Amino acid sequence: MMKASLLFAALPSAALLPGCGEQAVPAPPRPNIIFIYADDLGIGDLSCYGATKISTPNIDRLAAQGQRFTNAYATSATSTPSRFGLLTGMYPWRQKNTGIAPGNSELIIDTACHTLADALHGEGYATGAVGKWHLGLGPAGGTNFNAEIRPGARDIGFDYEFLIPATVDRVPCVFVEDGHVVGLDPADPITVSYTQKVGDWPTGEENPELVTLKPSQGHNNTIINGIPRIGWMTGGRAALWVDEHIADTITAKATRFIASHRDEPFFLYMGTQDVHVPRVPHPRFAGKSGLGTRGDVILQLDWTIGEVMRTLDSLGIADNTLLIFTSDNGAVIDDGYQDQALELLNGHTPMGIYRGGKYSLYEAGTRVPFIVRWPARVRPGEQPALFSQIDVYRSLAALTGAEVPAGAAPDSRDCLPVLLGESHEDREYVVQQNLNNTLAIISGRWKYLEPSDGPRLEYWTKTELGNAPEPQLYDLSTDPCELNDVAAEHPDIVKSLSSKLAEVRGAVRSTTR
Ligand code: NG6
Ligand code: CA
Repeated sequence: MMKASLLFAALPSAALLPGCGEQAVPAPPRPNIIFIYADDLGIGDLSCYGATKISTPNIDRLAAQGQRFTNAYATSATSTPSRFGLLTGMYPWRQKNTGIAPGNSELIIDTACHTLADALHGEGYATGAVGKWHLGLGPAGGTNFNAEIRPGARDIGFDYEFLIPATVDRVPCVFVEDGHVVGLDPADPITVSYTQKVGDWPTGEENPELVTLKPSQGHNNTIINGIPRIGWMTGGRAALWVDEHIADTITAKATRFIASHRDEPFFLYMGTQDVHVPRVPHPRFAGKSGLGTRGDVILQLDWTIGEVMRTLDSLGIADNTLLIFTSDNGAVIDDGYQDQALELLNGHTPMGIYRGGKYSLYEAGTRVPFIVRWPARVRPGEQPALFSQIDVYRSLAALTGAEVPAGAAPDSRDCLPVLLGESHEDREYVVQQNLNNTLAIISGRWKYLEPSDGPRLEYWTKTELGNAPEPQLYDLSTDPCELNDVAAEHPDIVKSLSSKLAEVRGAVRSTTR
């Protein structure tokens, strides 16, 4: 058995020395960079990750041509914090307002913060954000959708934005392009509230007979396109999106961005609405998976990735484009609508073998698919190294030669050799976060979950959150399903990992924002 004192001995000390790979990296080439965040896609949802009840040929091809990570983690088990961590290189739990953002939230990334987009922009990259955003828009006090919406993505390093402001189950159900609601009629201004009904549009609560997709939990405010959402809105009728067309719309915007920057290095940050609820496939995918709409939107997601790949091929730039595909958090089955996701699973296992799911500190909350393809440089293979999305920032900064100013990306490390599959060295540790900000730390084979008086189950989905009054310890090498808590047997390891977590917590001053 490994002695606690040896746990970190061979590795650089936390937060002091960046780097978790040994091989020297030659002078930085300048690939195009595409980062695609799927929403709520589970570690077991893709055929290249072992799914047998669904086939994802485009993503499988991506994986076959690149590095397929098997131990990669989102920082958090929900969307807003994971996206915050990815773009800022700072653990989201260091800042107060990084919980699941409502659709009228202010921009939660301080415009003074140096983001991943800033880093690449500073190196001459054309930068674009397309699709799900969920980091808020506008000033403190919330978003005014009827004027130019600032600050937004263009104030934190992006040249271009085409955004779903929050999630597809939250109002307002409109796109924002470069600060303006697309298709808004000024004579029909938008009002949004997350505290009370506004206007007289029907709600799921008052008019359930008008609903075409019934909620199973919550989701009973304003009805848009027959789907009751979270939050109330009125106005902006001409600007409302059509759910069936969202994938086509954002894919077209993404491929247009790629094509228009074909001759310069570009960075595209794309968030798909798939496979988040409400799961509304275009008719060409509806019924095609045999697993209900959750399966159908996985096919739709696979199509999106295929379109991006096809665009790169047709422009002749696939070879020198680094494409990263991953998910913001793990899978959830029933996330609030009666879409029969559970009944129609047909043996499909979105969480793979893992415990928990979206919201949870257990593995299925943050262990996600993660694929890196860059034909000019990355050799195909499997990447078993322990890896966190928090390191994407500094790894890409290192790749492009971008300087990271003092104080920026405080939790991110340069793990470029791992990202590129040139080293299989584990990160010294990976920190996970659940819905109520309880943390876990993985180091080597061990995973420690800090004690928490938070709820045992997520209120709606009944997902085990991983909260318990006593510390938990699992040996992931023999017990990846976290069934056997061995904390009592290994007090030394519990102590070592809990002090490591305390050290990580204290290494950077948390903000009061
Ligand atoms: C929850 C919603 C869920 C989803 C989630 C955010 C209910 C009952 N549940 O509160 O449907 O919207 O928030 O998901 O309303 S995330 O992937 O964007 O973080
Ligand atoms: Ca999500």
